[in-house]
Amino acid sequence: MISRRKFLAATSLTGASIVAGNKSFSKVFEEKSITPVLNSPIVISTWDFGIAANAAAWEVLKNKGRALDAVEKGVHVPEADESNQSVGYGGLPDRDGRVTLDACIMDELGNCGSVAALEHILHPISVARLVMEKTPHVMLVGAGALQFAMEQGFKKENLLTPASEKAWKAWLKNARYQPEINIENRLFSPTKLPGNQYNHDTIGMLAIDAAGNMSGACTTSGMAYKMHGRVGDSPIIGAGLYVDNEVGGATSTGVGEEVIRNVGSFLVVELMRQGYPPEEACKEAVMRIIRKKPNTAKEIQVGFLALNKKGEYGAYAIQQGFSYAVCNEKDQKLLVKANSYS
Ligand code: SD4
Repeated sequence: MISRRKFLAATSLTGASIVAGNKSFSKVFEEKSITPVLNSPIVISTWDFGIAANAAAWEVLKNKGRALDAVEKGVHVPEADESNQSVGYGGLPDRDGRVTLDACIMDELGNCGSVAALEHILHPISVARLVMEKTPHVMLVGAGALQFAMEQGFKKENLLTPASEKAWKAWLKNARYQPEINIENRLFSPTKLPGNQYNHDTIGMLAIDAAGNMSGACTTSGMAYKMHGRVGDSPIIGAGLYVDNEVGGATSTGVGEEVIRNVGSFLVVELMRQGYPPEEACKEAVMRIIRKKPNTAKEIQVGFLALNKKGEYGAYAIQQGFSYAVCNEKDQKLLVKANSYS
C-alpha cells in the first residue's frame, strides 16, 4: 500500500463525469490512497483523456496482448477524437493554419520509430510504428513522412476541423507567436485562449504486458500556432518518450523545448536506473529544468510521467493541474493529480 496523498477519480464514477473540459471535473476527485498492483499488466497515460485511451489499451493487455499493440491502440483514441484539440484529428494548427503532428513509439527491445511535422494522417502513431518496423530509420519528417505514409496505404485527410479553424482565425487577430501559458492548469485555474481554446496537451502512454514487457507511445499536434516546421519533444526519442525494458519508461507533456534541452524522458529513466522511485525521478527532471532557468517555474508547464519495471508509477510537474490516468486489473479509471513544484 502506498500512502501518498493523491486525488483520484474513483472507478465508480461515470465516464460522462470525467470528460476533458467538463467544468465540474475537479469535483469528482476524491482523496484516497493508491494500492498498486505490482508485476502485472498496467497502462498509464497523461491527462484526463488518458482514461479513454487506457481503456482501449487495456483491451489488448487483458487479453495477454503485447504492450506495443496496447499503446498503439490506446493513443488511437485521442488521435481520432475531434473534440480533443491537442492530439491528431481536430488538433489546433500551426500559425499558417496547418495541422502538423508529432508522434513516436518504442518497444521492449529498444526499437523505436517516429514521425514529425506530419500532415494529413489520422494516426501518426501507426506511421511511427511502421517507420520502426519497415525502415532502417528511426525518424521521418514532413513531406517524407507523408510520402512514406501514403506508400504504406494511409489515406490523406483534412485534419483541420471547423472548430480548430475558427480558433486559429480568432488567434490570427492578434497573432502572438508565443502561446499563452498555462493551459494545463485549466482544471484548477482556467486560462483561456482566444476562441476558448487551450493551446496544447499531449498523450504519452506507457504499458507493461502480461509477459512483463514495456512499450510506450507519445502523440500530439504540438504547440498550437507554432511556427510551421516546429517540432516539439513528443516525437524525439529520449525527450518526449523513452523506454528501457530493464528499468522502466517515461514520457512528457508541456513545453517541448525545455524537455528537449534536458533530454527529459531519458533522464527520468536513468534516474530510475539509479534507484529513484518514479515520482522522485520525475521531480528531479523537473528540478533540472527549474534550476537552469528559474523563470520556467513561473512561465511554463512541463510534466513527466514514469513507470518502472515493477509497475510502480509516478509523475511530477512544474505547475499544478497535471493529471494522469492509470489502468490495471484492479482499477480501470483512476485519475491521479500529479504533485508539482508550484
Ligand atoms: C510539444 N510537448 O509539442 C508538446 C506539447 C504538449 O502538453 O505536451 N503539451 O511541445
